Amino acid sequence: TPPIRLRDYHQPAWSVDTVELEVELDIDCTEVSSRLVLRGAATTPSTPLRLDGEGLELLAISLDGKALGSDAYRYDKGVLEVDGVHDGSVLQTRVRIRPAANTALEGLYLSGSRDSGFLLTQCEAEGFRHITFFPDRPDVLARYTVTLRADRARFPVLLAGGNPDGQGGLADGRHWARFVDPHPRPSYLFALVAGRLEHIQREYITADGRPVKLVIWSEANVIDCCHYALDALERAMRWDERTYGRQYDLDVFHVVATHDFNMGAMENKGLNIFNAKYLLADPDSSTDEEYRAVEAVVAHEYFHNWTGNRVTCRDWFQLSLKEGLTVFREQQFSAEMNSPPLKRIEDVSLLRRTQFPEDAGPLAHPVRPAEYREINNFYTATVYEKGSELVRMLAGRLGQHGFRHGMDLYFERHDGQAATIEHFLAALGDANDIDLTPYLAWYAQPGTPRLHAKGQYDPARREYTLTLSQQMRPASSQPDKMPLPIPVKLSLFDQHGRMLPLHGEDFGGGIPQTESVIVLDKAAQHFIFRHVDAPPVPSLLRGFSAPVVLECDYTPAELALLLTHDADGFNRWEAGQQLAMLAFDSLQGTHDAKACDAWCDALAALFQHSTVDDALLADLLTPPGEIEFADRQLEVDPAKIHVRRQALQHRLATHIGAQALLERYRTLAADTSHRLDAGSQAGRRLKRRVLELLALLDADQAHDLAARQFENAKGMTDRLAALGVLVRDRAWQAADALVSFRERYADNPLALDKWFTVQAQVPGEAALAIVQQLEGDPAFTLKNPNRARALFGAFASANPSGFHRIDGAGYRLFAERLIQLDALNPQIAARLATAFNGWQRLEPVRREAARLALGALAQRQELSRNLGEIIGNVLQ
Ligand code: B3K
Ligand code: ZN
Repeated sequence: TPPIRLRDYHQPAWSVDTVELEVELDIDCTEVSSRLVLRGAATTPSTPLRLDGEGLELLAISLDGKALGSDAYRYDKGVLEVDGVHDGSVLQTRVRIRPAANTALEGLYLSGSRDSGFLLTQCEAEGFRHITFFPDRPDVLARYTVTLRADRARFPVLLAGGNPDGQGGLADGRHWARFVDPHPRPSYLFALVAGRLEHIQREYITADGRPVKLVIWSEANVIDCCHYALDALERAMRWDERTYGRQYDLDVFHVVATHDFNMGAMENKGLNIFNAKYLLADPDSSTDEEYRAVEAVVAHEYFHNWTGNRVTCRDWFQLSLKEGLTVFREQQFSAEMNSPPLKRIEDVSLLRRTQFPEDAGPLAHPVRPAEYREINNFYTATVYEKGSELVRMLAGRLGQHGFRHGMDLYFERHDGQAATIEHFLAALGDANDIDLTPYLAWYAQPGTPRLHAKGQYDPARREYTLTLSQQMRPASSQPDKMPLPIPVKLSLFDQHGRMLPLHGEDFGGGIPQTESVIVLDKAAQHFIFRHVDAPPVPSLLRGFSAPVVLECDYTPAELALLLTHDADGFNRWEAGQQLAMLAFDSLQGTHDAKACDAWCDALAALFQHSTVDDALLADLLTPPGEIEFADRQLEVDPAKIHVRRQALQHRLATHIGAQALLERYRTLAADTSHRLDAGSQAGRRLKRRVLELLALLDADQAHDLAARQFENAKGMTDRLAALGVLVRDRAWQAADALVSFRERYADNPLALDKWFTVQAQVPGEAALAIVQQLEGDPAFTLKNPNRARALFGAFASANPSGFHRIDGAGYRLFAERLIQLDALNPQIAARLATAFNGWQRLEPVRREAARLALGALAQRQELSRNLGEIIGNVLQ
């Protein structure tokens, strides 16, 4: 089948005014009756109505009250065609679906066991068509009335999106509940939930004084773990009122937790559904990182109510319109709730670990893709994270107030509509009288631009000239690349680490600032700084002002200066990362050892007399990850990268010294309280890093400390950190710790996932046997996405030296499991398969092994469209 293309977009011939659904719920056989009022004023009645429907057993169909004979409609290959429709026609259908048999977790399905589990839906992107016939595309906005009926004992709780509109008893122990949503919405935001669930709730008063009932639902045994999410939700709602003037618009806001979910969470209107991993939080089973993730995802889904639901996407090519923007809003919120520089470091690390490799290989695609076969394959780091970076650049260009005005205009113009990225740029631009169309090129071109910077100092003229130029990697698919507008936030430092005032025509009049943003919008450009007394050190791309790879020939001493003095916490960390890259190269013998010494000396000094907070120090002491090192190599040998990165850290540990590390560990370990405030979290983060470094110098000592920390830990952060050190080092204490962890969390699937993950990440050749053994564990199942990711995602995507065995056995095992998984859940199989991305740049032996495994996969007849598309693209 040919791909679906952006340029082929057509408005729908028929749209839908109102939808009335009646759902008779049952685990094995659910019946869905639908009544659609159709609109098509401009459509000739001879144009057949075409509705999507996948795997529906059609029981009855009528048009304008008359049952249709089999000659008046056709249902084939996922499309129902109906003749004789006119503007205002009413189409009624009744279908049967089978939730308990639905292992793909798309449409209506069962979470948990037959006896005690509950029913729920997932419709984005195209799940609604698995529930009923509908034009299942985001530009068809309709008003929904949903009535649910079910056995009261088995399904005491009945929920759907919108406002509650009555409930009551029926004969035979059944009951019903109705929900009406006054806001027109696309079908992908439909949701229902039915089963035995507990709840916690609170009343929220909007800025306008309207009461809203906030309710979180979960299975009874974890309802106590929902309080943190409820607090986070309230914070997010206040923040959106304060920051964007956006208020909630229904009387109720329901949130439901499930352990069976394909992704993180879903923003269904009035009924958000969450992977339990991003909703439940308690100190005994959640790490500090997980607390922050819960806060972020709760906020993200809530923010979608305006960026996604009230203003939705015209078509799925515009996905980043809602996702990039909502990730950006979520990042702003999280930064404000926590620490802006730490949040930025976390986000940029994620971008480099996931998006940069995606953009550098055969899966590269623009933030607004031009074509796809399976839309679920395009919920990617590029659409989400790079998309957010583009919004960040726009927001930076307009400034805080300009961006707010632009957003106000965007909502004013497009509320209740399905919009495009052009609409978004036009609203932001019009509100500020600025033409933002040059930024469209960022949405259209794949690949990470390289920003080349070169400085030249002229002592006679006391001038410093910075020459910036941009290149795209030649390999990427589009030959003629346009120059992109690249905002470069910068400062200059003197040799003592002091910031210099910026003079020159590019930096405005008035009192000279020490920080400025220049925009490179040509292939190359010079920027001249005047009144500069000595060669300065530029701090470029501060706060990571554009998603590019900066190439600048810094000397180790210059980077060390920035690492020590830059006031921008992010750029300080960034200087350390760049220096670590040089240090890494020097261990290969291709560069002199100065870089390694410079990195170690600067960090050792910061460690001794630190003025930075513990969390930032922990990040500074962490070199780039193995994936980031691999991303810079022409020919990748993951085993060598692992060894070299360990050697680099060993050097650092040696420079700091075992005694200093031990002392710091003891000081940090003396705080045995388990609080969630920023200071306590920072202490735990540094403690983990110090323990890891100590383990490189004095393994016995560190393992003893880790075993003790594991025993006495008051919370998951310390417990998992200690377990990680023992397991990765294969310390003798690891076995007991694993047994005790396994027992302690036998009934806690989220904690047990971490038990699988920590073992799947043992570096090197040992990993494969461990993974094979873990597959045999009674708690392992491919049917649960979190569990499958915990073992195989961790192994294939987060353990390069383990997965990329030179004998190819890692690839073969993984490929076999992908086939099995694909038969159950194509979305998860396709997502995991992206671990093969980058195989073309492996060294020849591994490359050949990967090629064979992938080639065998591609030969399989039965691949889903999801997995088939990923394998096909990866092989290109
Ligand atoms: N919009 C959903 C993701 C849906 C994924 C469909 N395969 C969650 C989010 O981004 O908020
Ligand atoms: Zn989202």
